[in-house]
Amino acid sequence: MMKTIAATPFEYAFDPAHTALVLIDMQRDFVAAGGFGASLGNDVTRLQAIVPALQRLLAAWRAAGALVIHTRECHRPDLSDCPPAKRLRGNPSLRIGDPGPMGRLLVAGEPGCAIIDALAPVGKEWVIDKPGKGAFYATGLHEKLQAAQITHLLMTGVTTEVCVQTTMREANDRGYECLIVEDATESYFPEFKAAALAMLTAQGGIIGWSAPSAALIEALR
Ligand code: TIU
Repeated sequence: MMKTIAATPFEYAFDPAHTALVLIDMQRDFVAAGGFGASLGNDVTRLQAIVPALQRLLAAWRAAGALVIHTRECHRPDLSDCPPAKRLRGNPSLRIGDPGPMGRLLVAGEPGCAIIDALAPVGKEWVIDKPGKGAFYATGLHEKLQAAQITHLLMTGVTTEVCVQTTMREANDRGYECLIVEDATESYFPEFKAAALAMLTAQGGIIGWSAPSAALIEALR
């Protein structure tokens, strides 16, 4: 059944049966001390502020019986899917694949790669491991979404201007109607979050829409 919510820059209409809630990279590596995000010099604690809103939205979405997709940014243990340009960039305290307090940074199967307990996948929810910032690169996600007849994507997670924005742009180019959930995404840089939301929704929704999680939860009631 179609639902319509107030959104920026104008109303957003979606059918939960053809819409997926996408949680981007809610992994220990980005939100916990000693992980990849911290290795880049970031204050990771500020990302934890979105967890309660994400839990409420996830509970409502699960109760509606609609599709949930979790992504994880990570690489194979032999790093064969990690380009040297990514691993060797800059001067982090630890590089991708190096051992840290939560295991090897951004490596599949390591404790740091896991989605945080508060948002852990359940049942038949999809978990997409991605080597890039965007969830469509080298994952087969588009084909899976097409097979599941998904046309609309609700974007959440971290970080707003890196993996979330990249994924929303990839999705928009593939024809999906995307909405980014304002209080369910966060950045290490508040000004980058604000700029990303503004640029995604400008020009009549050039990439898509934004709305608060409460509008979605209310629509599902
Ligand atoms: N560094 C940063 O802001 N983000 C990433 O490296 N990956 C994601 O956004 N998931």
